[in-house]
Amino acid sequence: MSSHINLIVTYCTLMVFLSNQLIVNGQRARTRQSNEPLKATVKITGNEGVNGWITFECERGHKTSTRVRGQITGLSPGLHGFHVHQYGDLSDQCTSLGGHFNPGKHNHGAPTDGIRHVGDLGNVMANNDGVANIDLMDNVISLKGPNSIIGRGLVVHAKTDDLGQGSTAESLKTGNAGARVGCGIIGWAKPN
Ligand SMILES: [Cu+2]
Ligand SMILES: [Zn+2]
Repeated sequence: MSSHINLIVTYCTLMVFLSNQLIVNGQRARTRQSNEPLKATVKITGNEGVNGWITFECERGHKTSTRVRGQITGLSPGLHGFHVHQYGDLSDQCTSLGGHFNPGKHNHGAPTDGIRHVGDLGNVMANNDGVANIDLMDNVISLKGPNSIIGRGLVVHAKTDDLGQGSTAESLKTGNAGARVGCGIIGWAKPN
């Protein structure tokens, strides 16, 4: 697992390095594209008034992480499981997104655990108005390579993800986060 993480780190770092070099070394290379971070976006919707937008950026100037930012509204106050799921298929609403994105066939865990699903982003916290403002960094998801989340599902759940600490088989699979109250498909963002 750690070698996978290192690969991703190398890739993100390489992107940053190449971008900088291209800008420094040649006018011809000074294109808009070379100066842009990788960026993806997803619109979250749900049947019970859940709505939101999330963006994912491979940060220039940050060597390890994908930054996840956005807002989800219409939630109940408190913690809600937040994961990348395997498929980008909304034919049966959020259900057809499949299970947590887990190319390594690991147990479910916390974002900070060495053993986790790639898609395990933990919980988001909704305030008393049902609004979750999200700004987190993750070292495992990626926008390129085997851990790429492009074309996969993003799900926000009704309940708190127990992060694999629930002492049941279900905890090690889903974190007991309950129903899928909002979801969407992650795609490339249009460059600014
Ligand atoms: Cu989930
Ligand atoms: Zn998981």
